[in-house]
Amino acid sequence: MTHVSPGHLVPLHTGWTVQAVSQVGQPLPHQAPRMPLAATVPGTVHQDLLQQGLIPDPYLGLNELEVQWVGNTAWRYTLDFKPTPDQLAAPHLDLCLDGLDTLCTVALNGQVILRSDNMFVPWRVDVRGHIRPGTNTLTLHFDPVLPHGHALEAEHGRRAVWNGDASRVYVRKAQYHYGWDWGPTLLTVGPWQDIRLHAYAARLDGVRTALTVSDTLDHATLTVDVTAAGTLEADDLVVVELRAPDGRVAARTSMPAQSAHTTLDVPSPELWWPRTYGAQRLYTATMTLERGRTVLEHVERRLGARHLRLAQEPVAGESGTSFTFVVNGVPVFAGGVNWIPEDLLLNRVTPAQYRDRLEQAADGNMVMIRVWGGGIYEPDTFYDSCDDLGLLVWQDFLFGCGMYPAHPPFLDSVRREAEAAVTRLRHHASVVLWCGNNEDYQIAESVGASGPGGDTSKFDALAIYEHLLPEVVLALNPEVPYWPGSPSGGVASHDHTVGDKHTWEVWHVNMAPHRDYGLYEGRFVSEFGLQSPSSMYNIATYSRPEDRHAHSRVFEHHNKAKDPQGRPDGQRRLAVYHSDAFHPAATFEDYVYQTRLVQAEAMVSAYRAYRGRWGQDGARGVSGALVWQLNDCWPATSWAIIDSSGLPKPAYHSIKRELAPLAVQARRSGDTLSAWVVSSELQDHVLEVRLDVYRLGGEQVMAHHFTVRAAANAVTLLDLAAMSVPADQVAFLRLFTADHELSRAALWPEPLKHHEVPDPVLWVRLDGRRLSIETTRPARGVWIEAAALRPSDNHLDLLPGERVIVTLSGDIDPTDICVRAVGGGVVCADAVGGGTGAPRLT
Ligand code: BMA
Repeated sequence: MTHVSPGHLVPLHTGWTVQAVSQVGQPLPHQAPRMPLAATVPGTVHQDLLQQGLIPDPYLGLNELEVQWVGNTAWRYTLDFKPTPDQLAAPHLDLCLDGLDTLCTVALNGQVILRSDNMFVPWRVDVRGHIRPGTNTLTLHFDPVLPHGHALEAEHGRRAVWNGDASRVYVRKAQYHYGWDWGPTLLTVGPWQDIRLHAYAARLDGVRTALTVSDTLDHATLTVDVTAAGTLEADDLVVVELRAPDGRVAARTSMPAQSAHTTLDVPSPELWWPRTYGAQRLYTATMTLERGRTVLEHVERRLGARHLRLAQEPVAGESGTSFTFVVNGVPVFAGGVNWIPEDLLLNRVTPAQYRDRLEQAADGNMVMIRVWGGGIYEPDTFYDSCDDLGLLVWQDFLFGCGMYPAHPPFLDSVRREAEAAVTRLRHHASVVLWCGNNEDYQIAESVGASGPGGDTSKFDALAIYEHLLPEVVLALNPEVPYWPGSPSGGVASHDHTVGDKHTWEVWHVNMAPHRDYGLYEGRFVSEFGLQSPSSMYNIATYSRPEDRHAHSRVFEHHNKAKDPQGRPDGQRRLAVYHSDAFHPAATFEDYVYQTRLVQAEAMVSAYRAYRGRWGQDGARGVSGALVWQLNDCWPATSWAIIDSSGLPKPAYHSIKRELAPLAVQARRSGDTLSAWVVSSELQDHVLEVRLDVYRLGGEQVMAHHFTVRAAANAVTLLDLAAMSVPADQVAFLRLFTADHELSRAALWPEPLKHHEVPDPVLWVRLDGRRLSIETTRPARGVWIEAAALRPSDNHLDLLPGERVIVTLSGDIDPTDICVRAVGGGVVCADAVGGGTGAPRLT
C-alpha cells in the first residue's frame, strides 16, 4: 500500500512579506514601516513588528497605548510561489486558508478569489482556474476592523455591550481583542491559521465519527459518516478501523466511497471518564480513502466511549431543577474553571503551553473547563489535552456581553462559523456542552429585551441562540447537549433555581463580602471570582521598581476592570476587599501578599458553599462551580488563579484543596462550627476526622477525633453540635485515611483585622530541592515565593509544631526563596542551604 496523504497538502508558509497600505484619503500612520517586512505565516502583523523590534512590547508598562495604530492600519501580505508540476497536473487544486483575522480580500495573480469577514471560518477555494505555471502571486489584503464595524453600526444601529468598542458585535473577530476587563486592546491582523495548497484526485470531507454508549453501558456503537469530495471512481473505498485503547483492532469494515455511512459494534466498551472518576481510555478510529492500492487520504480520530446526559431534575424539598452532568451514569460535581485565551498574539501559544496550563487545571482537582465565549474556538491541541486529562469542556459559541445583530449576512456567517467549529470539535470525548453565548441574556435583560416583562422583539440574537445554533448542534453533534446561554434558565438569567448562574454579587454587582458566596448560589454556578495581583515575579516583568505600588499608573493600567461607565474600578474594589480583612499594607509586597490571600479565602468560601450543596441523588442543590478565571492573557491584576507567567496564586491552592476527591469542609458562625465531608468517590469510605483547636499564641485547647462514613459521591454532615470554639481561636479539621491526611480545613478568627495575630515564627531550611518549613504557632497562609519556580505545594495553613516539606523543581537560586505568613516577617532561605536559625526579615 502506498501512503501519499501528507505530501498533497503543501503549506505556503515561507517567503511572505507584509506591508502597510494607506487607506483612501488617509496617510499612513507615521510609525508604519514604509517598506515590506518579512512576515510569519501563520501569524499576525503585531507579532512580526514585535519580533523585528518595530513596536515596543505591548505587555510592558504603558506600551499598549503606543501600538494601537497597528490594528487601525490596512496591511497587505504578499507571496510569490511556484506550483509544482504535480500540483498543476492534479485533477483538483484547492487553496486552503484555515483562518484569516479578519477582514481579508484574497487575490491570486491579481484576481479576487475570496472575501472573508469572519476570523473563525476556514476556507477552501478551487484555484485551478487561476493558477499558472511559473511564478504566481498570492495577496491577502486586510482592512482594519473598527471603520468597518462603525459603518455597520451606522447602518444597523449601535448596540449595548459590556467591554470593548460597541462595534465589535458586528465583527466576527475574537471579541477580547477589542479589550476586556482583564486584557488590553490589540486588534490583531493577519492569516492566523495555516495556508496550504491541496492537490488531490479525491479526498475525505466532513468526517463524522460518533462513539455512543448504550444506557446500560455494556455496548458502544461507532457511527461513521463520510462525504468524499473530488472525482471519485466507482470502486473507491473508505476503510474504517477502530483500535481499542491498547492498540488492538476492535472492529474494521469498508464501504464504497460514494455514500459512506457505517456503524460498528463495540461490545463491552472501555469507558472514558472525567478525571478523578475513572480512567481516560481512548479508542482510535481511522478512515482511509483507498483507490486500488493507493491511499488517497487517511484521517485519524481519538474517541472516548462515554455516556452523557445533562440532568435537570427535581431537587428534593426545593424549587426548580438541578443542572447536573451525568457521565456514564454517574452524576459529576463539575468543580472547575473558566478559560480565556492564553495570549492576544495567539500564534505564540505553543502546544506545550496549552498542555502545561491544562495540566495545572487537572492537578488542581478541576473536572470541568469552560471555554468562554469572548475568546476563540481553541486549537485541536487544547481539546486533545482535555481528552487525555479527563477535563470536561463546556464550549461557548463566540458571543459575549453584547446585543448581537441578526441581519441575514451576519446569520450566514455565524452559521458557517458554527458548522466549522462543531465539525472540528465534535469527536472529542471531553466536549460535553455547546452553549450559545456568554451573558447575552443578562445584557438583554439590562436593556429590557429579555426576562420578565422584557420585549423580546428587541432581542434579535435570539434567532442565533434559540434557532440557528441549536439547529447546527442537532444536525452535526446530536450526542452533546446545547444550552442557549451562560447564564440562562428559569425566569431570568439570575434565577438560582434553574439552569446556570453567574455569581457576581461578590465583586461586581453589590460588592458583597467575600465570605457571602453561599447567599448567591445557583444550580450550577458557571462564573464567580475575585481579583488579585499576579506574582511579584510577574509584576517585575512589566513594571519598573518605581511603578511597584498599589495605585501607580502602570500597576493600575494592568488592571482592566471598569465600572458600567467604563471608568477603571479594579483597584478601588480590590482596596475594599483588602480593607475587609487587613489593616492598610505597610509595603507593596504586603499588599500583594494580602490581596492574594483574600482572593484565596474568597475561593474557600465559594467552593465550600457550592460543593457543600452537592447533596446526594435526588437532591443535587448545586452541581458545578467554575471559577472566573483560570489563566491570564497578559501580565495583570485580574480574577485569574494562575498568572501569565504560569505561576499559581494562593487561590489556586485553596481551590485544589476544596475540590479534593475527599474533602472536609467547614464554616464557623460565632462559636459554632458546621462541617461535612464531600466525596467524588464512587464508594463509601470510613475515615477519621480530627479536630484540634488552638489559641493564636499556640496553646492547644481542644483535641477531638471520631470516625465518619463518607457516603459515595455525596455530602455527609459531621455532627459538631457539641463543640464550641471561641471566636478568637483557630480550629483545624483534618480528614485521614489510615495515617494519611486527605484534607484539612482551617477556621481562623474573623475578620482577621480585628485580631492580634502574633508572628507564627517560621523555621525554613533548604536542602537541595527540599524546602522544609516548621512553625511554632498556628500559621496562616504560609506562602513560598520562589521567583519563577512552582513549589510542589503552597499557601499552607499549619498547626503549631508542624513541619512540611515542599519540593522545588527547576533552577533554584536560594536567594530568590522567601516564605511568609500572616502576622509574620519574611523568612528567606539561607544561601548556603542551612537553617535560618531565627527568622530573618528582609
Ligand atoms: C464575566 C465574564 C467576563 C468578565 C468577567 C469579569 O461575567 O463573562 O465577561 O471578564 O465576568 O468581569
